Amino acid sequence: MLLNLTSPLADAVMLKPDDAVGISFFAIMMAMIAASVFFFLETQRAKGKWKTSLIVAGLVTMVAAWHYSYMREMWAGSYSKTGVGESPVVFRYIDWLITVPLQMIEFYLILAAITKVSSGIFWRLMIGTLVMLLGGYLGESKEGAQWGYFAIGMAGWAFILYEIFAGEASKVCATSASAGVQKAYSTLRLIVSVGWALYPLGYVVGAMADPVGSQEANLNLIYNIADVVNKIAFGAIIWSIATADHDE
Ligand SMILES: *C/C=C(C)/C=C/C=C(C)/C=C/C1=C(C)CCCC1(C)C
Repeated sequence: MLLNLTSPLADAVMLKPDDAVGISFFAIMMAMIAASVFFFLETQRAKGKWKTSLIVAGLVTMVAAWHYSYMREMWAGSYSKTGVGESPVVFRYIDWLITVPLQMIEFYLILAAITKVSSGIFWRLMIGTLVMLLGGYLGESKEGAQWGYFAIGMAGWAFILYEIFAGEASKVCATSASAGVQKAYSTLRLIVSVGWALYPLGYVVGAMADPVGSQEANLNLIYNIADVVNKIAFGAIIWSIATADHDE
């Protein structure tokens, strides 16, 4: 027995030493807490608009930390009783429903701080996010039709990618942004294209599995690693630019 934590929600959940996924939920929860404290405190060193960007980065990791606590409990609770973890699909998607729009707000904030940006950019990013997550949620929570819903989710993601690579947002950035903003923008763009690609990969691994197979564990491991990259590393990149950029 590695840990024995009590929670107001359930009986004590034992984290088994061979439960790699459960341990990853626990470890990443701690990392998310540490990252949040760090980003919030570092706002003191950042200048002007970058403070807001750091606060948003800290909110993303803080919201995730809380969800990781619930997700660990659900997974490890089932694993310790039956030897098979239960995928915390609902908690996962509630987390994403809050944190992904926050990251879209980050894009908008970075652009809006330097120039006048149409609210259309903001709404298009939000609509793309909702379609992407709704498709994924329906695909993961309903039996059958997984690939149809996957296609809907991919379409939402493609819509976001179009906006930030070729749409109005990219044009605003190219024509009016300072060097610091350009750097922040292109880094965020890399996160949303390359970093985010881990999520559909996890979905595919999960969709090809039988519901109680080991693939369910792989899906959660991939999503967890993806969250480390796209929430903590994402925030760390914002932080490095925010604290280096003293001219704005
Ligand atoms: C902090 C959480 C983040 C950044 C979550 C991002 C989630 C995605 C990019 C999910 C993408 C998906 C698709 C592109 C297709 C359908 C399945 C999803 C929802 C896993």
